[in-house]
Amino acid sequence: MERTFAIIKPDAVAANQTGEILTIIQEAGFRVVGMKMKRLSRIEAEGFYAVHRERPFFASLVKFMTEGPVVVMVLEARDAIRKWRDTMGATNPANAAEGTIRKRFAQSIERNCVHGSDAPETAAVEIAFFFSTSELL
Ligand code: 3AN
Repeated sequence: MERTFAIIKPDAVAANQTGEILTIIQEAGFRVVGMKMKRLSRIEAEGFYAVHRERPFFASLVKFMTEGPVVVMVLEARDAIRKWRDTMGATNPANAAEGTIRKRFAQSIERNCVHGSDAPETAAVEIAFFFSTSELL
Protein backbone atom coordinates (compact mmCIF):
# COMPACT_ATOMS: atom_id res chain seq x y z
CA MET A 1 0.00 0.00 0.00
CA GLU A 2 1.15 3.53 -0.80
CA ARG A 3 0.00 6.95 0.41
CA THR A 4 -0.28 10.18 -1.54
CA PHE A 5 -1.25 13.73 -0.66
CA ALA A 6 -4.22 15.42 -2.35
CA ILE A 7 -5.85 18.84 -2.27
CA ILE A 8 -9.29 19.88 -3.46
CA LYS A 9 -8.36 23.44 -4.44
CA PRO A 10 -10.30 26.67 -3.73
CA ASP A 11 -11.98 26.74 -7.16
CA ALA A 12 -13.56 23.30 -6.68
CA VAL A 13 -14.52 23.88 -3.02
CA ALA A 14 -16.17 27.20 -3.96
CA ALA A 15 -18.06 25.53 -6.81
CA ASN A 16 -19.47 22.88 -4.39
CA GLN A 17 -17.63 20.10 -6.22
CA THR A 18 -16.11 18.64 -3.03
CA GLY A 19 -18.74 15.91 -2.71
CA GLU A 20 -18.49 14.79 -6.32
CA ILE A 21 -14.69 14.71 -6.17
CA LEU A 22 -14.82 12.65 -2.94
CA THR A 23 -17.21 10.23 -4.62
CA ILE A 24 -14.77 9.83 -7.52
CA ILE A 25 -11.93 9.23 -5.03
CA GLN A 26 -13.86 6.58 -3.13
CA GLU A 27 -15.23 4.86 -6.23
CA ALA A 28 -11.67 4.68 -7.61
CA GLY A 29 -10.80 2.57 -4.57
CA PHE A 30 -8.74 4.98 -2.46
CA ARG A 31 -9.04 4.86 1.32
CA VAL A 32 -9.15 8.36 2.83
CA VAL A 33 -6.75 8.12 5.79
CA GLY A 34 -6.68 11.84 6.61
CA MET A 35 -8.89 14.77 5.67
CA LYS A 36 -9.46 18.35 6.80
CA MET A 37 -10.82 21.59 5.45
CA LYS A 38 -8.71 24.67 5.99
CA ARG A 39 -7.79 28.00 4.51
CA LEU A 40 -4.12 28.22 3.60
CA SER A 41 -2.19 31.23 4.83
CA ARG A 42 0.13 32.98 2.38
CA ILE A 43 3.09 31.55 4.28
CA GLU A 44 1.70 28.01 4.01
CA ALA A 45 0.96 28.31 0.28
CA GLU A 46 4.42 29.77 -0.42
CA GLY A 47 6.02 26.98 1.60
CA PHE A 48 3.97 24.25 -0.03
CA TYR A 49 4.82 25.47 -3.55
CA ALA A 50 8.41 26.48 -2.73
CA VAL A 51 9.75 24.42 -5.66
CA HIS A 52 7.88 26.78 -8.00
CA ARG A 53 9.24 29.97 -6.33
CA GLU A 54 11.12 31.10 -9.46
CA ARG A 55 8.29 30.34 -11.89
CA PRO A 56 6.41 33.28 -13.46
CA PHE A 57 3.08 31.94 -12.19
CA PHE A 58 4.19 31.65 -8.53
CA ALA A 59 2.54 34.83 -7.13
CA SER A 60 -0.69 34.12 -8.97
CA LEU A 61 -0.67 30.49 -7.80
CA VAL A 62 -0.24 31.56 -4.15
CA LYS A 63 -3.05 34.12 -4.51
CA PHE A 64 -5.35 31.46 -5.97
CA MET A 65 -4.52 28.83 -3.36
CA THR A 66 -5.30 31.28 -0.52
CA GLU A 67 -8.51 32.75 -1.97
CA GLY A 68 -10.79 30.33 -0.09
CA PRO A 69 -10.89 27.04 1.80
CA VAL A 70 -9.29 23.85 0.49
CA VAL A 71 -9.69 20.21 1.49
CA VAL A 72 -6.37 18.48 2.21
CA MET A 73 -6.30 14.68 2.20
CA VAL A 74 -4.09 11.65 2.47
CA LEU A 75 -5.19 8.86 0.14
CA GLU A 76 -4.09 5.24 0.39
CA ALA A 77 -4.18 2.62 -2.35
CA ARG A 78 -1.89 0.27 -4.19
CA ASP A 79 0.27 2.54 -6.42
CA ALA A 80 -1.60 5.54 -4.94
CA ILE A 81 0.68 8.26 -6.35
CA ARG A 82 0.34 7.22 -9.98
CA LYS A 83 -3.28 6.17 -9.54
CA TRP A 84 -4.28 9.58 -8.12
CA ARG A 85 -2.41 11.45 -10.88
CA ASP A 86 -4.22 9.29 -13.47
CA THR A 87 -7.55 10.04 -11.74
CA MET A 88 -6.81 13.81 -11.72
CA GLY A 89 -5.69 14.07 -15.36
CA ALA A 90 -3.08 16.37 -16.90
CA THR A 91 -2.11 19.68 -15.20
CA ASN A 92 -3.58 21.61 -18.14
CA PRO A 93 -7.25 20.57 -18.43
CA ALA A 94 -6.99 21.13 -22.19
CA ASN A 95 -4.71 18.07 -22.25
CA ALA A 96 -6.61 16.05 -19.65
CA ALA A 97 -8.03 12.69 -20.72
CA GLU A 98 -11.76 12.07 -20.91
CA GLY A 99 -13.18 10.92 -17.58
CA THR A 100 -10.53 12.60 -15.41
CA ILE A 101 -11.35 15.08 -12.65
CA ARG A 102 -9.53 17.94 -14.36
CA LYS A 103 -11.23 17.26 -17.71
CA ARG A 104 -14.58 17.38 -15.95
CA PHE A 105 -14.11 20.27 -13.49
CA ALA A 106 -10.96 22.34 -14.14
CA GLN A 107 -11.13 25.79 -15.69
CA SER A 108 -7.46 26.41 -16.57
CA ILE A 109 -3.89 25.25 -15.97
CA GLU A 110 -3.84 27.32 -12.77
CA ARG A 111 -7.41 26.79 -11.55
CA ASN A 112 -7.19 23.05 -12.00
CA CYS A 113 -9.28 21.94 -9.00
CA VAL A 114 -7.03 19.25 -7.50
CA HIS A 115 -3.44 18.58 -6.49
CA GLY A 116 -1.55 15.30 -6.20
CA SER A 117 2.00 14.43 -5.17
CA ASP A 118 4.29 13.50 -8.06
CA ALA A 119 6.71 11.07 -6.35
CA PRO A 120 7.19 9.14 -3.07
CA GLU A 121 9.62 11.75 -1.69
CA THR A 122 7.26 14.67 -2.37
CA ALA A 123 4.28 12.68 -1.01
CA ALA A 124 6.13 12.16 2.29
CA VAL A 125 7.05 15.86 2.55
CA GLU A 126 3.56 17.07 1.56
CA ILE A 127 1.76 14.69 3.96
CA ALA A 128 4.00 15.84 6.84
CA PHE A 129 3.40 19.49 5.85
CA PHE A 130 -0.31 19.18 6.73
CA PHE A 131 -0.80 16.11 8.95
CA SER A 132 0.65 14.74 12.15
CA THR A 133 0.92 10.95 12.45
CA SER A 134 -1.98 10.84 14.91
CA GLU A 135 -4.29 12.44 12.30
CA LEU A 136 -3.77 9.57 9.84
CA LEU A 137 -6.33 6.89 10.63
P1 3AN B 1 0.62 19.31 -10.93
O1 3AN B 1 -0.33 19.97 -9.96
O2 3AN B 1 -0.11 18.66 -12.08
O3 3AN B 1 1.64 18.42 -10.30
P2 3AN B 1 2.73 21.33 -11.13
O4 3AN B 1 3.29 20.75 -9.85
O5 3AN B 1 3.62 21.43 -12.30
O6 3AN B 1 1.44 20.53 -11.59
O7 3AN B 1 2.18 22.76 -10.82
C1 3AN B 1 1.65 23.09 -9.58
C2 3AN B 1 0.47 24.01 -9.78
O8 3AN B 1 0.93 25.23 -10.36
C3 3AN B 1 -0.57 23.48 -10.77
N1 3AN B 1 -1.51 22.56 -10.16
C4 3AN B 1 -1.21 24.72 -11.27
O9 3AN B 1 -2.21 25.18 -10.36
C5 3AN B 1 -0.04 25.71 -11.27
N2 3AN B 1 0.61 25.80 -12.57
C6 3AN B 1 1.44 24.92 -13.14
N3 3AN B 1 1.86 25.33 -14.34
C7 3AN B 1 1.26 26.53 -14.53
C8 3AN B 1 1.30 27.50 -15.57
N4 3AN B 1 2.01 27.31 -16.68
N5 3AN B 1 0.56 28.62 -15.43
C9 3AN B 1 -0.16 28.84 -14.32
N6 3AN B 1 -0.22 27.96 -13.29
C10 3AN B 1 0.46 26.84 -13.39
